[in-house]
Amino acid sequence: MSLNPLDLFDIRSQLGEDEQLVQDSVARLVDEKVLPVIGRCFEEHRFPREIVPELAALGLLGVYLRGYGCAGLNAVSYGLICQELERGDSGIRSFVSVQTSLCMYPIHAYGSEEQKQKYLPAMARGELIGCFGLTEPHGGSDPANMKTHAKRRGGDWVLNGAKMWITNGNIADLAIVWAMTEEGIRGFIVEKSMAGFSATEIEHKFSLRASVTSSLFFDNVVVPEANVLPGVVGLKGPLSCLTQARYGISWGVIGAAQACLAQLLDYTKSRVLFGRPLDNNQAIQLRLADHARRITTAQLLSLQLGRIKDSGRLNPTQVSLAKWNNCRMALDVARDCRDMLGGAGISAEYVPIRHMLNLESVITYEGTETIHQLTVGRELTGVGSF
Ligand code: TGC
Ligand code: FAD
Repeated sequence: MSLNPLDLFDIRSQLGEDEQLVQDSVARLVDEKVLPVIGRCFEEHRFPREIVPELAALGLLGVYLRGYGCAGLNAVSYGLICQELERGDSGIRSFVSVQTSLCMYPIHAYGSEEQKQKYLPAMARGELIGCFGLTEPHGGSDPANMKTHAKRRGGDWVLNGAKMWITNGNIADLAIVWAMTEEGIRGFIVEKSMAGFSATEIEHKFSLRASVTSSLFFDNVVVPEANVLPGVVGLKGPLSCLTQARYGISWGVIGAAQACLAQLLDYTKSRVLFGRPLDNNQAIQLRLADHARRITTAQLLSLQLGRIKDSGRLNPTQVSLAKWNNCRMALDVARDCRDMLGGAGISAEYVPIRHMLNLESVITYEGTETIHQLTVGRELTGVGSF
């Protein structure tokens, strides 16, 4: 029996029927709605906002949260969703990551009952879009050193500062903003309409062009106490959100790598050089085999990570290792697939260059590769060397 080249270790057989169903329905959405438009969106530097209702209709926004209009699916299902979406484009997976793990998750985990009722069902329906402001212009790797701050004034808070590189910033109805207070870092739900809050889109990006990235500015924004997340104080608030999103990314990037390998398997079969198909060359087969090996090991890593997460035993260092390994894998695969296409590899007609350029962001955001390596180093040695 021949093997599936994109699933050499038959991960599919390890999935429950419901997990397979989730994967298949998202795969269909990507095939029908994302792939036909995404190349053009990337060229036009446009997020295909028209897909948001489709994502919401499938229940993908807040998919693993319970109640408040969310489906309460398990972590492996969320991972498979990210994988299929990123097979389309990292920008689509980014949108779902940010909405689900960086905005809905903190409201669900740390919000008041009123906040949950007010925001979560509308966010699950895609009627309200969120963004997550942690990174600041002076340096994102060290968020403990944030300058954005909030001071109490009567029953309200006054927020000042700036955030940079914020996915969804200009299309968001609300921002989860992390700011320093006298009590430590707190989370604020800042609504688009609040006076003094503005967003500017970052243009001229060569990566994640089908995604909106913005700077956020807070100039004496008055935020009512009712918009402060009551359930968490300190850096563990935003970092716990990042753990959820990084987990999804570890799966997502597998989809990007699979898309590249799938295209290369076709291309090297049909391209004839020196009198034989390109894939008849040892040098090409070694490269294709190496990509399949790396995708397979990433799949096994993420599946086990998902099972650990579903059993409630997840350690953030495990997520760091998977995010690091799988982003590195996907970026290397995409770059090498770009090369095996020759000149055609620089054309938007083929997917590797788009995935490769996107993955330059994905390996940087949610903690750079170095930060994740140092996180694993800290776990091994007990010494933080950031
Ligand atoms: P450290 O002392 O390690 O931790 C402070 C507190 O946080 C807890 N903690 C975590 N909790 C949950 N999950 C994690 N991953 C956690 N890591 C740490 C920790 O236990 C501690 O709790 P407590 O109770 O003792 O206070 O903090 P540190 O200042 O030494 O920093 C460590 C470091 C460098 C790993 C951290 O700052 C870091 O991860 N830096 C990278 C920042 C980053 O990833 N930014 C991402 C911004 S968002 C983004 O990129 C979105 S892209 C979205 C998209 O489009 O998909
Ligand atoms: P810096 O922190 O300045 O790092 C610069 C370099 O120094 C990196 O190579 C880093 O690895 C290295 N470095 C840092 N510290 C050390 C050390 N101790 N030892 C050795 N090397 C080190 N942020 C949000 O808050 N919300 C978002 O929605 C969001 N979306 C993003 C979307 C895109 C497209 C991009 C590109 C970024 C996004 N980010 C977002 C920001 C992202 O999380 C940061 O870019 C990332 O955390 C790195 O921060 P920085 O860019 O300030 O780099």
